[in-house]
Amino acid sequence: MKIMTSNIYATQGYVIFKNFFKENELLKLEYILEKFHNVWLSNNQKDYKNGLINSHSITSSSYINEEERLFIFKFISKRNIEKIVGEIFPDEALFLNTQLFFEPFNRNQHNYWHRDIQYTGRSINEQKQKIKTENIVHFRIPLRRELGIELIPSTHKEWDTDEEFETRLSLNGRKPSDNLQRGKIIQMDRGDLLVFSANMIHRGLYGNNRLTFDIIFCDNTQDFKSFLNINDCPNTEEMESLKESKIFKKYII
Ligand SMILES: O=C(O)CCC(=O)C(=O)O
Repeated sequence: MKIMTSNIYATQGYVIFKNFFKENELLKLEYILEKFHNVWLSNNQKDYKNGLINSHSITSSSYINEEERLFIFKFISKRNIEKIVGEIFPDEALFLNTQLFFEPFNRNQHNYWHRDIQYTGRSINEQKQKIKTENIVHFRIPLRRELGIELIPSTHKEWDTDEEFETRLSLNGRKPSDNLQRGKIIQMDRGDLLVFSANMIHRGLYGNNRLTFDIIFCDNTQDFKSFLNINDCPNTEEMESLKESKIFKKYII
């Protein structure tokens, strides 16, 4: 029996696709992202030295040119990516933004277990309810072999154990970087694609000079749309070149 991506994702909250991208698909993406990253680093030294481990909104950045921006939109709307988006989102999905994750400036900086939803200002009870219905998903594309992500399978829909809750919220003497019993490491190589829910308990594993591109998709709801910056999305002219794309179709005004 064929195991469906949608079933795996629904059960465990993540799916790893080994050797998903060919080298020739990654070369230009890497060139653009490294160019972006180098300018970002020189313009954001203070934040970088203060511990920032990611940048975002690559498509609306002035660090890349129009042709490079269109290349990224075409990458995001590749047929094999859109197919997975269609399989894991119960209803319509929205492209939200892009992020780039890199090494901390201080190589001894600790990582931290979290659910992205814990930073939205919602109460714990609301968070417990929202993870059951809201979907926000990272498509992680490592450009280098990396230690990967550690996550707690199934917590995209299930709430924490006491140990997990206390760890990510620094309670009862626990620290967010403490090891967790149920942690599962997903090591990644260049060419792999990791799809995982931002709602689940996870932490990045630093090392190996990582540089990893994340595309974020979420439910196409009013709540999520309030986080969308239209400049990160294709304009009418760019849409002419992206006519085949399902994911961007909804931005046509
Ligand atoms: O890679 C990391 O350092 C953390 C990743 C993460 O927290 C996220 O994608 O939400």
